[in-house]
Amino acid sequence: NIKGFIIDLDGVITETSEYHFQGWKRLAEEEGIEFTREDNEQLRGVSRSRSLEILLGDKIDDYSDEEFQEMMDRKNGYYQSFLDDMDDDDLLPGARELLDEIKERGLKMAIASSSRNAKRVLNSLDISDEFDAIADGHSVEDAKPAPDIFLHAAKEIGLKPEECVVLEDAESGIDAAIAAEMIAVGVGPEERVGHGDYRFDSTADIDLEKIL
Ligand code: B16
Ligand code: MG
Repeated sequence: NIKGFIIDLDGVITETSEYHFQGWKRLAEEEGIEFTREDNEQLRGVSRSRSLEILLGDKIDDYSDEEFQEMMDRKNGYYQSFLDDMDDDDLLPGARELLDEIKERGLKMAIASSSRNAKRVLNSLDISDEFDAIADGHSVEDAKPAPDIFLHAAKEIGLKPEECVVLEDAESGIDAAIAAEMIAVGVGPEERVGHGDYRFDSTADIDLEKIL
């Protein structure tokens, strides 16, 4: 008996991965590290600190904790400069309709994003007030693929895990939804999110009837 939807932000509601890529790429160039668009795909849904670990690889030993922190801040500054130009035109096709349909059906709705910028992004998109709860990169200690952020969001909207559907575009996000014992719905290609309970190519293709 499904009573609510827990929705990822980056990749389901809006597409910020290009902005993350530009931020990481500039940082990587400054540090003399190679970083391609393909490398960036590995960072989908992954926390900021884990992303930097992946980007640095073996070179991580060359940096102190302070330098690591400074690089995270530097990348975030680059990333945030893109957010200034964001508005409701940056909603992915089908996102507005999806939120409206969930609401019309009287179901609960929460955001569960790994991003520490999630509230700012939601404000820019002008949809902050749509949700019954917002869980972000500040809400829990252990990031996706740990189930913590989804369990936290479910608690906030007063639902049991088995009453929740998760919409996710990242491999780590589907892993987290499965670990949380929720219904896992992938948004994206088979090789990335095909291990959930349902999969749709894009947000515009999500068929609520089928899931419910
Ligand atoms: P920040 P999601 C994730 O958001 C992004 O997909 C991922 O690429 C990013 O590294 C992560 O947020 C952390 O973002 O640096 O803004 O804290 O897909 O979980 O909504
Ligand atoms: Mg995502």
